[in-house]
Amino acid sequence: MSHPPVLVVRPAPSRPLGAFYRNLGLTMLATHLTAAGMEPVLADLTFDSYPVALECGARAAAFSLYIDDFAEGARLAGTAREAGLLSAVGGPHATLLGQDVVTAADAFAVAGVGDCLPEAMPVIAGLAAGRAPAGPVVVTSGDGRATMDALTPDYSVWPDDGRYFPVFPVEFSRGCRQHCPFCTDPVLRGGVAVDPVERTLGTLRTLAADHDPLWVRFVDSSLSSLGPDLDRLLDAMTAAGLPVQWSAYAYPHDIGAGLAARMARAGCRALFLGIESLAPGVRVGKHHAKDPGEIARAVDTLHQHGIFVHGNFIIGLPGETPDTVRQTLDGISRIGFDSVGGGPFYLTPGSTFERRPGKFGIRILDPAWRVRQHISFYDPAHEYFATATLTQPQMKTLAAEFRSQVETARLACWNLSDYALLCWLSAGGTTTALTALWQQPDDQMTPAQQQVTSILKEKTGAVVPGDAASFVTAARKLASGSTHQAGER
Ligand code: B12
Ligand code: SF4
Repeated sequence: MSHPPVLVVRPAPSRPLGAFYRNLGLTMLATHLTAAGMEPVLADLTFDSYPVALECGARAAAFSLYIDDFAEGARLAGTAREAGLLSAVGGPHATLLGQDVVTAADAFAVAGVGDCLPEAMPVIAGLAAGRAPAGPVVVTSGDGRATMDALTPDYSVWPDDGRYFPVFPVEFSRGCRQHCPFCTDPVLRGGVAVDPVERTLGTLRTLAADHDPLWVRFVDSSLSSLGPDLDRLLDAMTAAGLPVQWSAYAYPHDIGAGLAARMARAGCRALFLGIESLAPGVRVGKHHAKDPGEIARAVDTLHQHGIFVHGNFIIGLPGETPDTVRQTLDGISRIGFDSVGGGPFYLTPGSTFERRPGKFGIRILDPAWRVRQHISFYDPAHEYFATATLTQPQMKTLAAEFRSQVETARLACWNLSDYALLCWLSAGGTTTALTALWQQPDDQMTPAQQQVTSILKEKTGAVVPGDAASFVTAARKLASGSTHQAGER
């Protein structure tokens, strides 16, 4: 067979909104499979039948997994093995586990650690030809330093049949210049690599040829931290006059009047700001810890340019107490966030906190937590660490109280992330209509409003509708109806 098929499997996501957008790791996996002479066959299990997919003639299956779907991916790889297929895994959780990935899940014949797609292709080609390695193979990516992919993303593995919101993930950089102590991004890739502006612009141009307007979610760890490289990209986007509207992660300390104006000119509609805490004494490792007023100024500046701002918080970082959560809430009440979200602190593999727990007063309660984290992710009773001030159950209780305070005092929409907003805007809705809908009590909503908002809100327990393929159409219908009622923005 000249182009051996390889199943590219996406498990049904843990949060239903994830079913309705394209993932860049899987896109790059498919792009490399095609370039290496194989034929990627998508099995997106929200929409497609796994038993049918396993019968497509492929002898290999490939997965790209995050912590929340790693356990399910491992289970699906076991089912593939029973059906005679050999599986490969890669993606953020495999990268963070490193060599431990084969201890955490034994159903994978090949595990890719890091940005190793070029190195993994010959090995996956072997699986696709039915050659089983003697034992699990771990493929790595050189020295782990950030490098951009040599291939430009080919999104064609995702069917263009209306399953997905027309919001495309695009990356301009890999790695992060900041080193926040709770975060694993600096561990996934050392240093920072930035794409040549012309290449990213080329990706946007190709997408814009088929989509007007073009909705883009930059997946960069911190787009705003790229300095002159970002200025060049934004100026080139503006000069090219592409119909791009986008959102991104940003670092509050980077936001000034000049950058906000440049971003807005280049089509920025929303930013996700990782704030984490507004209380002095909580170990956020971010510049604003010294001057919380900086956040208020950044949010005002972004609003002056019409940019929607989501502020994200972590409850329970070292130094957190009920009193520091109150200080954070007090700070939020003096800042005009459009949306606020967050959850309890989780210790993650490879972060500064994990590497030097003693220095930050962190106690490890389960020494094997790294290789079990994907299973315990869903077990609210599993405790694997504590800080000097809080246990994990206390963090969870405080996080629930934090949410309830934000909602009761109507400080902002709860967890209206830039992703949900972009999906809604891409469906023809307006920001004003969505924020109004977001704050509406469930019992005052029509069934259609309830269905669409429960998914956009990523509510725990919200399920993808039985007829998943019709969800985006349902959102479009609601979005265009609400636009007529609520005026524009
Ligand atoms: C954008 C983003 C999101 C977006 C979009 C997610 C999506 N599915 O498209 C949103 C906001 C929705 C999101 C949600 C979540 N995210 Co997120 N996200 C990111 C971010 C910033 C970039 C991801 C990305 O697209 N990178 C670009 C692509 C190309 O890189 P990649 O996926 O790593 O793939 C490369 C390699 O891994 C490798 N590769 C990938 N697949 C395969 C497969 C094979 C076989 C091989 C050999 C190699 C290989 O090659 C690729 C390079 O070409 C990362 C941090 C980061 N900078 O990486 C966090 C990150 C991945 N997210 C994280 C988390 C925890 C989540 C959530 C679980 C949060 C939650 N509690 O709900 C959810 C899970 C969603 C899901 N399962 O899809 C963690 C993952 C930690 C972990 N142990 O898995 C990260 C690392 C952030 C962090 N520091 O905590 N996320
Ligand atoms: S929290 Fe954000 S800014 Fe800080 S290191 Fe992680 S990705 Fe970078």
